[in-house]
Parts: sequence; structure tokens; C-alpha cells
Amino acid sequence: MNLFADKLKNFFGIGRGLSEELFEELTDLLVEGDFGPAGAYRLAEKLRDVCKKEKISSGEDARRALADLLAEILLKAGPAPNGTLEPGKLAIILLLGVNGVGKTTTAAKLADHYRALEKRRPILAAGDTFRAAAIDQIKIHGERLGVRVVAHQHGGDPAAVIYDAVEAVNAGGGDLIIADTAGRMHTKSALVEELKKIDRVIALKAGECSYIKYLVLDAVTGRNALAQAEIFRDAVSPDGVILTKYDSSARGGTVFSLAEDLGLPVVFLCTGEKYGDIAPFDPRRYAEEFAGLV
Ligand SMILES: Nc1nc2c(ncn2[C@@H]2O[C@H](COP(=O)(O)OP(=O)(O)OP(=O)(O)O)[C@@H](O)[C@H]2O)c(=O)[nH]1
Ligand SMILES: [Mg+2]
Repeated sequence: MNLFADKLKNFFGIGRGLSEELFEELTDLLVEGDFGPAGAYRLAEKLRDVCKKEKISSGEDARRALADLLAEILLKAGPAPNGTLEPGKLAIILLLGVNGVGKTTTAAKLADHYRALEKRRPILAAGDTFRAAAIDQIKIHGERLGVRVVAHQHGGDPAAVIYDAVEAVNAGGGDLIIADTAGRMHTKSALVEELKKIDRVIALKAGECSYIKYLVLDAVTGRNALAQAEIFRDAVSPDGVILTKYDSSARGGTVFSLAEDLGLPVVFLCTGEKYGDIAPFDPRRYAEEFAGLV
């Protein structure tokens, strides 16, 4: 259970009645948990209505009702897309996100995940050509995992790297490409242009393949993640989010804003630095955890 869930649990503590004041305080508490102010207010109001309608009078039952409302918000972003790939179809997964959020580590985790669970033959594409060490970093993961890495020189064209990875797959070298990208450029507009270009090239090259774009966000950055998500959503419309460093985050309300305000579902949750520290996102469970029920 994370620290915020503990707080919420204490807030609704045993024997606490449901006063008007409680719902006002709940708004503030949700904001502390990384909810946006408007979303927090809406949720507290909704909970008050539900409690009234269903004649809920104990804090404990209110917390259960809150978990239901939270799950509802997450499911609004669409059916849980649990990350399963379409069987028998080549897939390209592009990982996007600002620097340091965990893209390269996640690329390696996904390669391991899909190989183990879906018997895929992944290829890693070293699409971060901006930082010299990035290519070595992904090569090391490839060696450790026994997964092939397609890479070009530092400073090369990232779209060309991914293009080559598709060629390798088409030549029978695998059935899944997981492409890393650079998290930084000289300016924000340069980054957006670069992202759009990579997206265009892959979309063209992907043809009949499944082309999936995941935005990687760091749970520790809280509401900042939302501002990042907005930029990436406007530039390339990601299919979903991979939330990393959930093990180090004490809050987690951003996930609800991603769903409610940006229509972005979380698809995978990462909880550590090891390859196995990744799991498909379970909206119901996340809502229950957030409310301190599990
Ligand atoms: N605790 C924890 N650490 C993580 C997780 N995912 C990644 N990290 C760590 O976060 C740091 C950055 O990870 P990278 O994978 O290099 O991040 P990146 O987005 O590729 O970074 P750039 O290439 O610099 O943009 C590393 O020290 C990772 O081990 C996670 O789920 N939990
Ligand atoms: Mg990286």
C-alpha cells in the first residue's frame, strides 16, 4: 500500500461520520494525492451524491464507494487495453517520453515480457541517437537478455534506425520491434518535430503491422507528468501510457487525470529496476489500492 492510500484510510477512519466538512476536506486531500483541483472537486461531489443516494453513513463504506468511482474514471479512458498483442501479426512498439523517465529500461522490460508471455521474438531498436551512451545502454540490455539490437551511429536519424529494424523483422529476424527514442532535444519544438517525423516514417513503414505508441511517464513527477502527456498527445496521439517508478511514488492521482482529462489509459505499471518489474495495468486494482482497500 502506498503512503497516500494510508492517508486516505486514516482520513475515512473507523467511526468517522460523513459530514459536509468531510467532503470538502476530501477535495484537498485528493489534490495532495496528485489529483487536479477540478477533478478532485468533481469526485468529492460525486461521492457525496452516491453516499446520499445509497444511504451510506460510515467512512469505511464511503471509501469503498470512492474506489468504485475511481475505477469508473479509469475505465472511461476506454476498455483496459492490457498490452496484449494481436496474435500472428508483426508489432512495432514505439516508446516516447522526456529524459530520465525510464524509456530504455522499459524497452528491455517489454522485450522480456513479450518473449516470456507471448512467445514473441523481439528486436530492440536504438532510436535514441541523441545521447552517445544511450546506444551502449540498450546494447547492454540486449546482451543480457539475448535480444538482438538494431543500432546506428550516435547522431544518426532515429527514424532510419527504426526503418532498419522493420527491414530486419521483414527478413524474418523477429516479430516484434520495441523502439527506444531520445527524451530530449535542443528545444521543445525540435522535439515535437522530431517525434512527428519518427511517427510519420514508422506509420508509413508499418503498413499492415500493429503500430503502438506508448508514452512513458515517471510516477514520481506527479502533476508534471500531465503537462508532458499533453505535449506528446498533441504531437503524436499515443495509444496509452506506461507509468514507471510507481515503487517510488507516494501518490498516484495523476493516473486518474490522464484518463479523465486526456483520455489516455495506463497500459503497464513499472515497479522497480529489474526486468520483471512490469505488469499490465489493472484499473480496478489500481483504484482499490489508491483508496487503501488492498
Ligand atoms: N525505481 C524504479 N526505477 C526505475 C524504473 N524504471 C526505470 N528506472 C530507473 O530510472 C533511471 C532512468 O531510466 P532510463 O531507462 O535510462 O530512462 P530513459 O527515459 O531512457 O532516460 P534517457 O535516455 O536519459 O531519456 C534508471 O536508473 C532506471 O534504472 C522503475 O519502474 N522503478
Ligand atoms: Mg534512454
